[in-house]
Amino acid sequence: MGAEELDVLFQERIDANDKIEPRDSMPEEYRSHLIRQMSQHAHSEVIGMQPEGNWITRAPSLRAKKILLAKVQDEAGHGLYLYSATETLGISREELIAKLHQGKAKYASIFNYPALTWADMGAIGWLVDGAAITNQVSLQRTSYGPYSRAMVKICKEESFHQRQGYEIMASMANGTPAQKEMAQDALNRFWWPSLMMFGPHDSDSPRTGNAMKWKIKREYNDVLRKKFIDKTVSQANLIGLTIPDKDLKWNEAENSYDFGAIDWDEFWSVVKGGGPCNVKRLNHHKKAHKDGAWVRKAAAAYAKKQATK
Ligand code: FAQ
Repeated sequence: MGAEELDVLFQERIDANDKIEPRDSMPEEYRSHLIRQMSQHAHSEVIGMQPEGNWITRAPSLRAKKILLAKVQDEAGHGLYLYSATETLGISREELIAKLHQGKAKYASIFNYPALTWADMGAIGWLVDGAAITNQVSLQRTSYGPYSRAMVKICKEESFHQRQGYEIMASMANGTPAQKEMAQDALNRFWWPSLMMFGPHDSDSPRTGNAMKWKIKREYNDVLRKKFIDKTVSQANLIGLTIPDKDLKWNEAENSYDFGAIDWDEFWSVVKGGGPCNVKRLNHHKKAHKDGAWVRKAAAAYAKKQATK
């Protein structure tokens, strides 16, 4: 069968909502599109541990410390499922990590902002995990089987993460005036970068065309962003915090909020490496990877020994 006929058959399977599995025939572009998106997703989960990891030893109570520790550990697990799912496409984790270290693979822009106060742990859980879930719920229906199944498990854990963050924000917003101010400040700093997590406007999103055609993405960037805003505004109102957007206004006709302009210059600058913490995050990842080499070596030697028993 020729390549063109194979592409037609492939598209028919996609249109019929069939899941594509690792051994199935797939166009090379579909495979590379998935490797790019899934590996960047995996890198985001792992790099995303850094801003919160920074606060584990400074959590204000043993309860808060246990919860944060479990949450950060979950993110490592998400990275693991996603790297494993990406490896089913015929690329090794070593290659994926090398691309990250060489600056050829991205990770979510949001993790290039610093976590300055304990309230930032609330803002990250509430807003960053909240945005991540909004996106990932739709990715549960993605066309690639291993990615879709990873998303089902990840979403369950992310919803716990979102609630732990909201709980921190709610208790600080109802605390002393200084605590409330700290919560508001965290919301002010994380609001816009959280909206940027959904990617550029659809009109400026080169990957969306193929992603929607192949049902890798199931919703447009702008649709998901709006969904997130609509559900988050009422959560802010409920705990007495103010969304830092003077143009935010309920639109009765659209049953949705209108919101202000996103600073896309800031977004692209952060994506291209110019954010406040890009260098720090990548250097830390490189160091941790190098320091952990002996663990990988020992685990591989142990697995080899077990296999020969
Ligand atoms: N940051 O054409 P599009 C989490 C890049 S998980 C950096 O719209 P696409 C859990 C994009 O890659 C968060 N780069 O691209 C957690 C592309 O460049 P490329 C991660 C971005 O793929 C919580 C270019 O711009 N989630 O947070 C960003 O169709 C708390 C043009 O963009 C996922 O990765 C960005 N925000 O749509 C962990 C979900 N946006 O690759 C710890 C899966 C765009 O051509 C603590 N990914 N770019 O060089 C997706 O859904 C999509 O890839 C989008 C981007 C929506 C992110």
